[in-house]
Amino acid sequence: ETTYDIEATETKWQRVWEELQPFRADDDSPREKRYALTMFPYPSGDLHMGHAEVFALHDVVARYWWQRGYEVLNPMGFDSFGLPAENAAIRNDEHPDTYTRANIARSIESCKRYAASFDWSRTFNTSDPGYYRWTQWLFLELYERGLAYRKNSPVNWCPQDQTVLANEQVVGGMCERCGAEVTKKELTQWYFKITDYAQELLDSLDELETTWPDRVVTAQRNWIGRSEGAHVDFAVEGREEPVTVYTTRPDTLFGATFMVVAADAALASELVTEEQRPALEDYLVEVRKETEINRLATDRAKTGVFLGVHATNPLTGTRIPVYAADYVLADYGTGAIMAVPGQDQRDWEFAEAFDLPVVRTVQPPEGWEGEAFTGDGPAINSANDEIDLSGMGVAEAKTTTIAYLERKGLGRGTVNFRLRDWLVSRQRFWGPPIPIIHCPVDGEVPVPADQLPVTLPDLRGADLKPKGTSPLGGATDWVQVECPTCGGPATRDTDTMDTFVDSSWYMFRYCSPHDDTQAFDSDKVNAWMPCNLYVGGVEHAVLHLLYGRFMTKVLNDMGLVDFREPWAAQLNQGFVINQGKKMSKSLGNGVNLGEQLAAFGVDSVRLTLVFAGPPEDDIDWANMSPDGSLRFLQRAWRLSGDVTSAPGVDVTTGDLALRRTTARTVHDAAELVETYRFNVMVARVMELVNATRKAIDSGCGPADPAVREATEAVAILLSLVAPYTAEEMWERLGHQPTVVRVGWPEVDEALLVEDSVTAVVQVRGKVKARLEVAPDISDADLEAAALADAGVQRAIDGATVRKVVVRAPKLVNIVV
Ligand code: ANZ
Repeated sequence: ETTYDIEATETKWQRVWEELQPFRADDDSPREKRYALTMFPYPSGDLHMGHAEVFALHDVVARYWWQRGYEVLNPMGFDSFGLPAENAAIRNDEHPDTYTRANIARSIESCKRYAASFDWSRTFNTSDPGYYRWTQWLFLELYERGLAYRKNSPVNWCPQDQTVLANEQVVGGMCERCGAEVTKKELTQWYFKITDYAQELLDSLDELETTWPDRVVTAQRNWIGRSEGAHVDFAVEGREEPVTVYTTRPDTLFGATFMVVAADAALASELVTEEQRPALEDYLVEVRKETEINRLATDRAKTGVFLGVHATNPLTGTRIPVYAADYVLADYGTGAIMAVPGQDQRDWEFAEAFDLPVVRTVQPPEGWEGEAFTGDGPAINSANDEIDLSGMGVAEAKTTTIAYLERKGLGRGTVNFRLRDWLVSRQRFWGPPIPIIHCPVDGEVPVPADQLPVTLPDLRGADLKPKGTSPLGGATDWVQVECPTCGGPATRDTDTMDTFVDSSWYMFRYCSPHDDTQAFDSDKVNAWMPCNLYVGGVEHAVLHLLYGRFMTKVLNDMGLVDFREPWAAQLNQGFVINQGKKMSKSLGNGVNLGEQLAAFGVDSVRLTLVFAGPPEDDIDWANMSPDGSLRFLQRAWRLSGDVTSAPGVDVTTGDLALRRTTARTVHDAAELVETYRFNVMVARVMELVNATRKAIDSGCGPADPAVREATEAVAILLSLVAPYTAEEMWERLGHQPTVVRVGWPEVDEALLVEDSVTAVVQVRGKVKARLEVAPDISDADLEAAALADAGVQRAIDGATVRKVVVRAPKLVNIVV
């Protein structure tokens, strides 16, 4: 025999697993618990190559934990509410409910065939009333705590999807979903007060830094965008209240020669003189057409309108003109700035365009020929009778100015965040209705808890296409209700919640998915969570991950969970691309998962994806050879037919060389999985297969117990990656099914003492490589080996190596 029948084997084992349910997580198990979570998909089609990759990688860890003796929670569900699913349904001219249900059924079948070790007994969809009832409950809990509120404000509007978007869903000025250019609209919308948690969301990133990918931590830090500065009050003629500006450079106050208010802020139309009002109105028409990205671009010609009023610079006493312009945003800081053209390039350009004075307050370096100077340097032109900053550096001048302003009651030091409150309402059909009733007498009235869920009206046959207001508004019977407070006529809120609300708490629900008395069982959640590993795409670096962190902190404050971060560790996979490019319909370079599975079998595809390289790297399918993977799997499988010793044979008498190889492989494989170097782990299994083949053909022979030991180890290690082959091997070796939870092979430590030790190589204080070296290696040889390592080279990335500290044979520390 050279191979097994792929299709028959897949069917056979699916049946066995269905019967044995080896991956059902037991809440009451005495084993130590592990929670392996991978991002649940939008059911906008069947599984594709991207899912195949992430599920294969994720499964290595989940299956490894089972083999190591943990009780593993590895659930899967579907993010079936929201824009992605709704848009796909509309494209297919189907009701979203029918459409998503069909896709979910198909996807579950595909996942099972793909042998992903999910516990299907815990699955749910976010569009199930049994789930969204609790999403609505959560909304009301936030409402009660003042964390959900409605306000009128300029918001992001997607003209294509005809709905508002959260700031996080606007990527580079475009709608995160459909790519349309986002505009601004003035609307009353629902918000979650995530800004209350801005500082903590930032601070706890410090703890996640070691276990989360750098790029995610950095993206979140930048998004939260903390800056320190001051609020400064400017007296404005004809106005009692001063106008407060936010500045990060209070040290430059002496150089503030004019003031700018966001053209679309209420303040602008409040300040403007009657004479200048028509000019402002004309200008506003232009401003409303612009995207935020354009407004903030530094290379854009500056435009604006004089408002006809003057303010007073509090330090110089100078009268300075007040302008409205679009480069100041209405919803950042106070929506008004003090303009310092000497130190700020955008202010410089505005001053040039409007012929306004420039006063430098920081001495530029000698020979400086640039315009605004934004660097550090001694303060100049910065003294009056009471305060003298001359010669101070920026930092000292800042604190001195703030102290002075505070003493004088003219301003105060402050912290500002870029993070805005999370806009959660959408003018779309397919989401949980916002559980609020609007009553002419009582105002906003929460739907009483015992009336949840507020289920969506069916609206089958109705036009669900986006049209700028929620389609729910058309369901008159549904909209008109009695006010829960006064019993009078009232109306339901017709907006629905964004998909990201659904997914901000789903990880809790898996711990008690069938509980219909509460959103989740706190004891169970505390027993399973925080998730030990979260595997998913980097596209969620800000959006979903920030919202889930926020919700966890809220739930902790409510006393419902005993931790404040939901995901202890995280791994991002790369993309599967083809011929160097992202797969897309227009390029015609898509790879169909079903066809790959039919041609090479599930195991080969999984093995190919895991073996391709480090998990974070993109995989170019054009460079892969699933047929090569298939040949390897057949080679491994053939070993199991050649073993002639019986199960349970005493392996201690086996061939020592092969036993050493097996022990070393099993030992290293554990560490390789734990550090996410799955591809290297596979390479090591390949070596073990080769060594075993050699032992059978030209070494100790097939009857030697070491051959059985090695082949059993291969089967167990392969069960993390190629479950069908592993089961076949295990059965042919004379064991009962199933191999998936037989336990990690025991390693006799004595067999490990030998020819090599692991040297750790650090770059910038972070471990970048582990090298197997001889225990007596010299410092010079170890340094050379470390510098030659590809991973180390990548980490150095062309930077100058300043120092190399070598402690042979264990450590190399590279300072760049
Ligand atoms: C005077 C000044 C002088 C400023 C200088 C900068 C440099 P970050 O760091 O992002 O918080 N600013 C304040 N509110 C603004 C708004 N609504 N729209 C556009 N710009 C705004 O940026 C804060 C700085 O951006 C503030 O400090 C303000 O300009 C500007 F040499 O004040 B600065």
